[in-house]
Amino acid sequence: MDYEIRPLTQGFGAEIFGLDLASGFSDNLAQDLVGAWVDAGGLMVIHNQTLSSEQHIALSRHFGPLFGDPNESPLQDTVSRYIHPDHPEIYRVSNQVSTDGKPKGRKGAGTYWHSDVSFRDRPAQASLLHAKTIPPVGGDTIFADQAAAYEALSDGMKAILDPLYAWHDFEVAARTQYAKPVIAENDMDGANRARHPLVRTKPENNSKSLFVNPGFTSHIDGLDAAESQAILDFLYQHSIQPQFLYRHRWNEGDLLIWDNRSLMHFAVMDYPDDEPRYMERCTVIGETPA
Ligand SMILES: O=C(O)CCC(=O)C(=O)O
Repeated sequence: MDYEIRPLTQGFGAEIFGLDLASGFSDNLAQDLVGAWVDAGGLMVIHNQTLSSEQHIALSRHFGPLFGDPNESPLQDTVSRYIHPDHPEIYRVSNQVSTDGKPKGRKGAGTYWHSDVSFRDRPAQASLLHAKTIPPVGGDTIFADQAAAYEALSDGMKAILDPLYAWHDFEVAARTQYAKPVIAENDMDGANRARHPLVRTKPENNSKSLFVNPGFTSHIDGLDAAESQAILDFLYQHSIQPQFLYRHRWNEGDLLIWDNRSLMHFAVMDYPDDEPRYMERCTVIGETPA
């Protein structure tokens, strides 16, 4: 299958035109796309796709095991009502409600800077989000390159940050971003709390990225609360400067693949409730951060 890859951002993204994955794809093509995604720096937009759930899952598995796969962990209980009824590997994001009154997906998902599932010992590597219905305007998603943000720090600051670890806890988002009745008991247990290096290294190319996010990071290990907050506040301000950002304006059919190890993202909820937005996401389980 012939396709064209164009750079999308300075250093961390590419976009692909001319692919029709719904007509079928070989293992070789899927592996080439994984390679292109790594080479691009962790963000890839594949335009004009009409993938079935099965195809979306099959493509995603080329990136690694999925949350919800048989024998793999599910996402946290809070989002279980938004998982696709027939496909536990698919998490749904939507402002729509079915005729039976059940939400078609999580409304307002990710409307804060975060890295998917960073509160697990093995957080998300790739997330593959497929836009099925989007509002005419709005509902963009913004990405922030945490490898470039790390690189831009002084050697002195890198030396301070390199040995540090931070705690990530689903409770941070649950208490600040989610309506209380949605919180399930299991969301607060140890499975949704993890300690990770504040600077992590991608095994494929040894590139280093900042790995803290306002959505889920609770504190830096071993520092008192004021010290931890001062460093985190500095990093959050530093890491979302315009030169590190890409803002994606969605088209229906876009398949976005991002690397949670080196990118934070933020879903902008600036569209009215009566303009439907429906997306499906497969989430790849990554390695233990190091
Ligand atoms: O709806 C979006 O654009 C992104 C939602 C989100 O943050 C996620 O799927 O992790």
